[in-house]
Amino acid sequence: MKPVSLIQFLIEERRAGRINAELSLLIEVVARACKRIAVATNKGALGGVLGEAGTGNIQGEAQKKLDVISNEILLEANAWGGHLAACASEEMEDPQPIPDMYPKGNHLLMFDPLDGSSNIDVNISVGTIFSVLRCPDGIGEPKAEHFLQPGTTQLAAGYVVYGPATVLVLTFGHGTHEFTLDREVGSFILSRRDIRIPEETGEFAINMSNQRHWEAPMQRYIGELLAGKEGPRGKDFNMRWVASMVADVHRIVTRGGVFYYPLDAKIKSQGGKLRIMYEANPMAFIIEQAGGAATTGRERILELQPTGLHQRVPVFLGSKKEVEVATHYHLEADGAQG
Ligand code: FBP
Repeated sequence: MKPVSLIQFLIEERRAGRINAELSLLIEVVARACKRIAVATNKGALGGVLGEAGTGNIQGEAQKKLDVISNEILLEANAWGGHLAACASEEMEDPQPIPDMYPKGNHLLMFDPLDGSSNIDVNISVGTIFSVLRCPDGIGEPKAEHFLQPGTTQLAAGYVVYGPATVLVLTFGHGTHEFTLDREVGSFILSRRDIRIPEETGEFAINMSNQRHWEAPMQRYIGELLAGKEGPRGKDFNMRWVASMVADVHRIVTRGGVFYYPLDAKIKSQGGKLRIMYEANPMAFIIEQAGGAATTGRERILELQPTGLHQRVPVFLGSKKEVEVATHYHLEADGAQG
């Protein structure tokens, strides 16, 4: 079969009337920026990109050099593209306006420039996660409140994994598709179209070291997975945890499975670990478009009304039937379900 490049795929989506020219060009700009981030991550110690940047972000986290470098690459690439009204990032407290010297567009872009920062220095896969919304009409200088739209209003979402291969996974709400970077040609090439995630799975991902802090329904649910075929679930489950959400989610997009970052006593006051606008919402859109499910353990993530640019939420996502079991246990414990 003749290889289909990302550009060709975007033109096909435009011809089919599924996306407009501006959104297609915005995705091209984001993909090109991620190719530059891939080059930087691949250099590792030789590129002087490992280690701490010596600065902190809005979340109070120490920034890695690559966090800052990736953020700057995405900001610079999207500033002059002409497709954005503003963008927002995990690494910045407030939205970044488009400089007046550049034309503005109708879209809002949010991103986690380098997800899995704790893995950068140990050469484990990291990634970029992004989400695109429409800028409300008549808003020239978007503020944080203009980004606070439910995940169901996303026009596009994607992630790039910087691993052995550099892989882009993308959705516009018409299925989820995978592109692999052909380093020789320098182009993303379609490697899987209309991905379907199996509804059943025997593989789960969670940070087990937080177990003692979990709510009772999560203790029960994971306890039953660990009990295996001798237990109430009657089958064995295997565990994986990369501690890079993009890598854990990409495994699920590739062969199924479930990923949990539930609420626990340690993070209860902040509402969760992962951020709704540039981690939970884009991943939920991608997973649902591939036939999976994504909840907070209680509610569908995409229907949540965000309350802050850096708001955190619990995340349950992956193979549909398994996410439904974990969610049912929480709602049952709340007395919301029999
Ligand atoms: P950032 O690296 O972008 O801050 O993302 C948070 C994250 O690293 C996720 O990628 C990952 O799933 C999780 O935190 C790992 O958490 P923990 O350190 O508890 O294992």
